[in-house]
Amino acid sequence: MNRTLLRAGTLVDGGGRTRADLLMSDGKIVAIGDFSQMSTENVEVIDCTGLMVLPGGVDVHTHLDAPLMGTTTADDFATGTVAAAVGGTTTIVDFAMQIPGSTLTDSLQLHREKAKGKAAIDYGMHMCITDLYDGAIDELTEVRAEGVSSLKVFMAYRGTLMLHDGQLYDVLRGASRVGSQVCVHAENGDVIDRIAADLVAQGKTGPGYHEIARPPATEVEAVERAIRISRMADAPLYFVHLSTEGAVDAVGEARMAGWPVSAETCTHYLTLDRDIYDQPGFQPAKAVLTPPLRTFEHREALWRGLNSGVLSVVSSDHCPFCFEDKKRLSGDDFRAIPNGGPGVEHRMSVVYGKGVATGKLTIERFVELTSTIPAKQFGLFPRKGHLGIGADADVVLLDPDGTTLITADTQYQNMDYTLYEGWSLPGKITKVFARGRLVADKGRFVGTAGRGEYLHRDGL
Ligand code: DUC
Ligand code: ZN
Ligand code: ZN
Ligand code: ZN
Repeated sequence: MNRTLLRAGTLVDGGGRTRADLLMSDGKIVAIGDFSQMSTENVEVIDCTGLMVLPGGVDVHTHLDAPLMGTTTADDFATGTVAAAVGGTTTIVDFAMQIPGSTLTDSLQLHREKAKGKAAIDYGMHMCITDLYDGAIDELTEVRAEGVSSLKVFMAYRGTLMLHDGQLYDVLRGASRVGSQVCVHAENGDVIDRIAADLVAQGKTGPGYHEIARPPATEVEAVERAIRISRMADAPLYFVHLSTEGAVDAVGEARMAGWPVSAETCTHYLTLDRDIYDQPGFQPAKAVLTPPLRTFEHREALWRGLNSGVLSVVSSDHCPFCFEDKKRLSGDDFRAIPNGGPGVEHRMSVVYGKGVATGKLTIERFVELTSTIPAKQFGLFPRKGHLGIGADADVVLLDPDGTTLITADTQYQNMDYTLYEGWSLPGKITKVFARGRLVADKGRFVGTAGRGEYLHRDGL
């Protein structure tokens, strides 16, 4: 029997914080209370005085070993889940891409094969639908039976990933029949393609133009349209990676009307400025991710949205492409640079350091946004996402007096850069447990590849 007692820490759950002991046994949280009198024979005791004891992070937006824009993301299920674990994330929900010419179920099986024997932490999958072939909607029942109860569709990237409005409507109808959640990438792809083509025609081909081609209105318009279409389909909707004030306003209005619309934002939209696109040379390519980074006003609106409840999840959108690969593939046209950046390793530290430590978020809200609500939104609660008896013993110890230093040289992500290079942040994740086993200790991975289990998500 593997028993560990976390003694005298401050336990934080959405509901509040309490000073207590927490006992883990055989991968589960089995007791919370005052165990100062308990016999500790055959129990490993860890003194957590002065530490925050948090539920492990749940990152519901990663792209591991993913075929995208003519290449494959740099982290596979081995490196990506190790990076997640070191950063305090003990569960991911990863996007399975539909392979061109393949069915949804075949594409899903292929992605599941990629994870087998490699993942160091538990993982679920969403299914991306990029080609609505005859019979695809009927197949949603089988996808659901495989434990995949969420689907992603794109309103951008015509010709490769995009579904048109009628197809979005079809997916919403079909998903709601089988009880699946539709996640939308909301950008007006056709307008973006026109702006981008005009820029290139004027010789404006550098990586910084990626941002100019995707102004805030292209997101806001698509969010408003998707909300209307979801009402026509009478289906709930979840927006991935929102980046703009207008999108937050639109989601807020829908929620005020009582419509089942929810939304996430990502670490980088909360903490990084668009001025990286003004840097010389190829540097801006590091932030060629979609949607692009925005200005201070948008960031402030996102933080407000997290506190008002309009935004309820912070994900990483970990979609890593090495700087060298971005350069090689670009061919002097920003449109060819693979869209995405790394982040699974640093989501918890950056949101804690820039959110909780600065007073923008309470630590309870931090736990809700990075663990509890994502777990609930995607059918993982109560097994994941809180410190409750019977839950998986996925636990993070965080020292509020410690410091986290982020550098590309020391990260586990299989990347040649990080968007947070040189950042020194208040707060340090000292230990991470996944199903009761220590997987990270003082920033070092000490877990086992292949121990992560596939999470069959039944309900929403
Ligand atoms: N959307 C994502 O969710 N990730 C990377 C690229 C994109 O367009
Ligand atoms: Zn997207
Ligand atoms: Zn993504
Ligand atoms: Zn709880």
